[in-house]
Amino acid sequence: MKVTQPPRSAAGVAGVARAMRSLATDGDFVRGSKALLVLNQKGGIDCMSCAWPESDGDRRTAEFCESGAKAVAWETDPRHDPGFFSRYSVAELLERSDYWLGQQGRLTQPLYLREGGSHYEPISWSNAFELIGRELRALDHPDEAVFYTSGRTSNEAAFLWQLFARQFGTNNMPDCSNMCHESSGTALTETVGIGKGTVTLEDFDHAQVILILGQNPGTNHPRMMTTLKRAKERGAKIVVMNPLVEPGLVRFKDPQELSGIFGNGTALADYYLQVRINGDVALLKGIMKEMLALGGVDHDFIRAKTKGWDGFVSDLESEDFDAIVRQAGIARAEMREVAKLLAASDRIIACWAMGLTQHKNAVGSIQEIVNLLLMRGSIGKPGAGTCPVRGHSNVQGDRTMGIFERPSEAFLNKLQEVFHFEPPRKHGYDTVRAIHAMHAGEAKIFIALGGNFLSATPDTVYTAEALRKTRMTVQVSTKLNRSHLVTGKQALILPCLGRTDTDRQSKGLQFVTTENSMGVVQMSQGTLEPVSPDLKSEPAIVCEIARATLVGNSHADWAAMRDDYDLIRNYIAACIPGCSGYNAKVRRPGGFYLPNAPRAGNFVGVFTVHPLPDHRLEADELVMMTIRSHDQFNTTIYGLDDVYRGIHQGRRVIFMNALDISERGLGAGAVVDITSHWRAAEREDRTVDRFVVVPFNIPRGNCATYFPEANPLVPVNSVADRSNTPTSKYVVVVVNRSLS
Ligand SMILES: Nc1nc2c(c(=O)[nH]1)N[C@H]1C(S)=C(S)[C@@H](COP(=O)(O)OP(=O)(O)OC[C@H]3O[C@@H](n4cnc5c(=O)[nH]c(N)nc54)[C@H](O)[C@@H]3O)O[C@H]1N2
Ligand SMILES: Nc1nc2c(c(=O)[nH]1)N[C@H]1C(S)=C(S)[C@@H](COP(=O)(O)OP(=O)(O)OC[C@H]3O[C@@H](n4cnc5c(=O)[nH]c(N)nc54)[C@H](O)[C@@H]3O)O[C@H]1N2
Ligand SMILES: [Mo]
Repeated sequence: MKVTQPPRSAAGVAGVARAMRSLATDGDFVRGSKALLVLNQKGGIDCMSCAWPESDGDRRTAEFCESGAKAVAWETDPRHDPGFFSRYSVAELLERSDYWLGQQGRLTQPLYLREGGSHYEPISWSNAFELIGRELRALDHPDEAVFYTSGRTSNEAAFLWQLFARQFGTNNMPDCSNMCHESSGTALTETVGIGKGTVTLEDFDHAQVILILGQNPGTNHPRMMTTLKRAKERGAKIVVMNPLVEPGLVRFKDPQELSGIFGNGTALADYYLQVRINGDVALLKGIMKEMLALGGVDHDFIRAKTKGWDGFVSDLESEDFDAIVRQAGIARAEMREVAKLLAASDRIIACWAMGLTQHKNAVGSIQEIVNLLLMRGSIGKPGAGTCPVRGHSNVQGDRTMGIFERPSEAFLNKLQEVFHFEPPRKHGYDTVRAIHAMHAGEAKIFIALGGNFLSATPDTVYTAEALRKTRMTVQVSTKLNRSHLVTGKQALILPCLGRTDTDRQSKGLQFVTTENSMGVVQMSQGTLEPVSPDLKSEPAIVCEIARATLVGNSHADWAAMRDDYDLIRNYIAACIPGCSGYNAKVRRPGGFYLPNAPRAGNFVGVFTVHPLPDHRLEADELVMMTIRSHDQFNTTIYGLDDVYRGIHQGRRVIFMNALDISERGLGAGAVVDITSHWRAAEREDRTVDRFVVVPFNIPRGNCATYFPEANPLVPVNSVADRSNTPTSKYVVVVVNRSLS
């Protein structure tokens, strides 16, 4: 492993070169290039790398980024060699790294691990479906099954999936959103009445100030950088709040322009507030206190459109500034400067991601952002509003389609009316509750539509125990991952088509639809010949599981929906608010916007009050956040570099402040074990070993590691209040020199 100085800017020609290299080395260059040409083009493939929207106008120039190219390279990888699964036992595969597992090519045939078996063996599709149906029907109660969804799943597959689970009789539908933007949904529903953001891409052309909190778009949403650059060049101010100085937010070179290749790029952040981990409530309160003092308050808006102002103000006035400064780690003078800027602006957009959502008080932190926007009347008008930046490319659409463990009564009534069955009313398990239920033996079958449940969830050792206690685990996947190797008594892998693949059913070529981070629904159609004739699409797999399980006890015509996705879309139109005329509207170039009442100004904004969180630690403890490197997509490891943080060929690193390192008698390159301390009834300790210390520009008392390597340290019971999201950005740890 090698550590170098982080660069001063992000992207530029180096980003494009890296993208092309990954296509040339990891994927099939010809196939991959063909997919790239239509990535994010109207009528083309919706990029699976993030949920940032494409421009609404004409899209003839390339609309992909380094991350998109890596995702395509990964998906267009050649097939597994046929002897692979007889050569490697499950135990042997478990010894391999996540990186290696992902490099073994596309899965090409259904596989079965029988009880007591050591190797996966081929199984026919019909036997696989038969087995799933038999096992599900043998359960004592439908609530003993868990149906997980990852956010790459299309609207069509997601709609069928939730319909099937409910016809089977359960709302046990955990999804990746439970670990991601659940806190945003909860916070926004309570304060503005919709669990999604309110802005459109066009709003960035009108904003005066753009706030970016707890997000690293240079790596995770590179296409957002072009939007920010344009806003900046037009005169918008950008304020960043982040414990790390992320080069992508400091300076950006647009790889799609000549100046981005040869020039110095565009300076982005006007203010970079290097807040301490979870110091956001303190920082926002400090800024709002100063705004109040400056008289930067839109009283007309507050009177007409909000409630809770008086309580909000009296709480703000009672906060002690010294405590605020201590917790935020930002000087009052700096807060005042930002307050001046905000007090003079009434078109403010606030963007945020995992740095805010994965904390115990995440819902409160996000509601402080809403408070700030409401103070300036900055919701429900052009150039202003909330922008939770979604991760998975269709995670927002999956929720719109009903993937939710706590569905509304109205939605269930609709399903009942359209499909003539009695839907389960009891709320189901979210991700954390599903882990506990499996661990307690109450959930016995686990089926995942995509994702990598074992590695994405907290507390890896406990989650592994939970999965191993089940009767059966089933994974619908494109490529091999660790969740295929930590299984129930028996296990199935069902290989599916990816976004880039053509989807041919008996009624002809099919397409699917997705919803981006700003509520635009549009079609996505793959263009590549699948690597194996034995792959099935996700909608087809869900239909077959439903047919094999419900055997006639369903008014939905699963076979017809499998053959012609227009029929699925007709049901979506009938059941999902805002989707009438769905089949016609998704065929329009660029798709259509789902309704969003606050965007149009129809809402009552609620001011809320949140105390500063309690950050007391023991003397030797640090707060650790688990973050993404530049070479990964969640649990998929594309490579071992994190170029913007100067890490080469390594992932088991811990970024620490130089003073915290020397105080512990350690030095750069020291190898340490990390133990997390979780104080529930008793103290619980969890340890991972052999991480390399990297001195870094990070606030004192804070440190960072990569997800998923550090997930064993995240306690399953350490969750956000109300949204139940694991606190992956706030883990209390100690580090000790490794003895091994
Ligand atoms: N290439 C690539 N693209 C991706 C993904 C990927 O893995 N790779 N994942 C996708 C998914 S599912 C998602 S959800 C998004 C994730 O996108 P991000 O949220 O950008 O991802 P993280 O790496 O988790 O980054 C969190 C950022 O928050 C900061 N942070 C951590 N704690 C705090 C805090 O307490 N306060 C503040 N203010 N900041 C904090 C970190 O320093 C870091 O910059 O990206 C999506 N896009
Ligand atoms: N410590 C820590 N933990 C975290 C986070 C964190 O920041 N820190 N972030 C959380 C977040 S934001 C999220 S969203 C979750 C992600 O959780 P998941 O969505 O469960 O995980 P992914 O790594 O995105 O899933 C990757 C797998 O999906 C499968 N796959 C890829 N494409 C397709 C497809 O088209 N169809 C199907 N059926 N399968 C496909 C492949 O087999 C691949 O191995 O992780 C969460 N976990
Ligand atoms: Mo996510």
